Amino acid sequence: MEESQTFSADSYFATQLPPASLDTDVKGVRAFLEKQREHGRKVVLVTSGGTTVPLELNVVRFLDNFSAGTRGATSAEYFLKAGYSVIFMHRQFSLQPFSRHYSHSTNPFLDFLEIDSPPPPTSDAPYPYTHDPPSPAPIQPQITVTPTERVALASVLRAYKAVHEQGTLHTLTFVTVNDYLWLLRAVSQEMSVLKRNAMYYLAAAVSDFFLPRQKMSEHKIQSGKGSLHIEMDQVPKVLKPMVAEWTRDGYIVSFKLETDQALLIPKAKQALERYGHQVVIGNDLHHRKHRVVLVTPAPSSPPKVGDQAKQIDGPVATKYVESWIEIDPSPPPSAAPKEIEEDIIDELLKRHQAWIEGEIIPRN
Ligand code: 9Z3
Repeated sequence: MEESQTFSADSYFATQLPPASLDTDVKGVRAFLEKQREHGRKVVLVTSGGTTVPLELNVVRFLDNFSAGTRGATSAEYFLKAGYSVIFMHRQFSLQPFSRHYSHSTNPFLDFLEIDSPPPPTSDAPYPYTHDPPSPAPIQPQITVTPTERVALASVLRAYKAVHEQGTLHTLTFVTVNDYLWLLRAVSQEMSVLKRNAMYYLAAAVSDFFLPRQKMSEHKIQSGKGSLHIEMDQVPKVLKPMVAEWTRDGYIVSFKLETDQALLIPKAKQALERYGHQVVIGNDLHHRKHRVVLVTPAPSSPPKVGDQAKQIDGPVATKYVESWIEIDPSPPPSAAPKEIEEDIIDELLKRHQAWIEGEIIPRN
C-alpha cells in the first residue's frame, strides 16, 4: 500500500473528483440566494447528518459516521421560525425539518391515521345478486388524523406549508465525505456574496479519515486473503480555508463532538485558535440533547457582571468565553416539550445580529 499523505484543501480538490450533481446543485443554490437577497433575508447554511467513506470505487462497503440528523433538522426549523432562509445540506435519508416529527421510527405516522369509510368488498364476500355483479364504484376512503394528534400535526403542517409558500428552505443532499467537502466549498463560495448576513452552522458529523480514490480498490474487496488492513489519510481541515478564503465575513459556528466531557473546552479553544472562526459548540455524545457549551473568543471588554458567561484563559494570550446551555433532561410529563436547539438558536441569533452590526470585530 502507498504511503499515507497529508492533504491540504488545495491538493484534495486537485486530486479528488467532484460529485456528478455539483454543477446542478450550485445553479439551484445561486437561484435560491438571488431570491433571498431580493427579500433582504439572512441566510444560514445548516449541515446535518453523517458522511460515509467508501472503501471501493464500485462501492459495496463503507465506513459511516454517527448522526441521525436531529440537531441539524431541529435547528433548521428554529432558524426558519426566526425568519432566516435555510440551505439545508444533509446526508441523504437523514432527518429533515418538519418531516422529522413523523419520520423514521420516532413517531410512526401511519399509527396516527384512521380510515372512516367501510372497507371494499372482498372477492369472497356474499353477493346479493344472481346475475353478474356490476363493477363496483370506486370507494373514496375518508382518512382522518387521530384526535389526540391533530393539534400537534396541524402546527407542524402549517409551518411546513408556510415555508414552502415563502420559498425559504432549499435542500441539498450528500452521502460521502467527498460529496460533503465539494458541496461545502461551493455553497460557501456562493453564499459569500451575502457577507455578514450569512451564517454557517456546521452540525454534520464529518469523517476525519478517508481513502483517496487513487488508493481505492476498483472492485469489491475480496475476503480470501484473511484480515483486512486499510490505511486512511486525514481529511483536510477545511475550516481554515472556509474562514480565510471561501466565506467573506460570514458568521461561522462549528460543532465539536466528544465522548469525554473534559475535552470539550480545550478542544473548542484549540479549534478557535487554529481556524479563527466565531463559535464552537461543544457537545458530548450522551448529553447532547440537554447540555451544550458555546465557546467564543472573548470580546475586547470583559463580560459584564451577572453574565452567565465565564471568561477562560486560552493557550496564548487569547481569552475565551464559555456559555453553557442546559435544559431539564427529565421534565415532568405535564411540562411543555422543550428542545435544546430552541435555546441554541436564540443565543446565536443575538450573536449574529451583533456581528452584522459590527459589535464583534473579526480577529483576522
Ligand atoms: C455535532 O457535534 C452534532 O451536534 C451531533 C448531532 C452529530 C452530535 P444528531 O445528528 O447528533 O442530533 O444525532 N456535529 C459535529 C460533529 C463533528 O464531526 N465535529 C468535528 C469534530 O468533532 C469537527 S467539525 O472533530
